[in-house]
Amino acid sequence: MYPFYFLRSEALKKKKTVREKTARLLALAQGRKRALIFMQDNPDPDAIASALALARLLKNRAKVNATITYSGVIRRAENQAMVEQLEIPLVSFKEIDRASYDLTALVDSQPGNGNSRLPEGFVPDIVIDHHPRKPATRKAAFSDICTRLGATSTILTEYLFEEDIEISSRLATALAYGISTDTRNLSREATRRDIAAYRHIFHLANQRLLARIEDEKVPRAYFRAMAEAMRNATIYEDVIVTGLGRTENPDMVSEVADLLLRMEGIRCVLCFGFFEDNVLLSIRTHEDDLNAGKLAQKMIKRGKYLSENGTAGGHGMMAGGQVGIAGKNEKEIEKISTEIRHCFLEALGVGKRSRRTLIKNN
Ligand SMILES: [Mn+2]
Repeated sequence: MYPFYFLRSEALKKKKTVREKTARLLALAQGRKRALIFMQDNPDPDAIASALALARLLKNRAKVNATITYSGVIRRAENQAMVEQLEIPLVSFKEIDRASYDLTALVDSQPGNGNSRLPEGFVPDIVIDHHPRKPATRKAAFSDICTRLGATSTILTEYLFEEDIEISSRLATALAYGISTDTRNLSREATRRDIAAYRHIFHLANQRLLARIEDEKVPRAYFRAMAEAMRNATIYEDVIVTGLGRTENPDMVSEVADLLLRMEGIRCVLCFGFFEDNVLLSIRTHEDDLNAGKLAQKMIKRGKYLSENGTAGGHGMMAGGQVGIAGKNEKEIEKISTEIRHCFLEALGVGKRSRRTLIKNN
């Protein structure tokens, strides 16, 4: 245990740095009129809540009106429910006229990340994220990258409290959901700061609405896709690999990976699925001595096709990647799937001989 005075001085130090950061951020925003806030292509609750909080901060303290945009789709039922129930205005990037914005931001991702299709070579003025730092982020006028935090929403929650901004129950509900989903209810990579931010924001949130979002109904197609993912799952020693094939739902890739990691005796999971012109990958682990982000990068580097067409990144327990497959026929896609499987197992040092299927009799 640290003595009390240590905790106190640590808390004061943190408070000061948050104040310095918000001051720099708001100084940058002063005098601007319209901000465009980017998220990942297929934004998750952490990104959506962070964008909403940043919009609120800019509006309240710098009189800047913000538009929140993304390039992909939101298919996960809970995430759709979040956007609808909390009436979060999101605009597809296709409908955006970039020339009418004089301030740009990216939350929960960074320029050069494969998961956000930013215009070529474009670096936003503001970058706020909790993933490993990317070289291009250095070119942003303001960046706050806290790789140790479980959620970007924690950073934004701290900003709002620091600036004493009135937080509506709608915004609080979004931030609470952002923190809880990115940390699996504070069980995955949640630090003291995530827990403190969650505690502060949770009692401002509309808890009935939060429960309703978490419990959103899913269509029949969800179960069909889930059944297919389970049928395709193969166990190699203590890891599981599964492919979804073609999918309409990019969010399903991470959802399946999360689910399979619950299996007894399994230390690492890879799920991949083909969505539009990409293969999307999700890696999950709960082993402390295995870093999912590094594993994902090691895996991509191992394959010829993967290293030429793919990118990957992530944290200790969760990572993702994407590999371009535009113009590839079914046979070529089959080969790419095999490469993904091999490279993943090789990067882990797991043999292919011990394979057995998860649910089919064998
Ligand atoms: Mn996040």
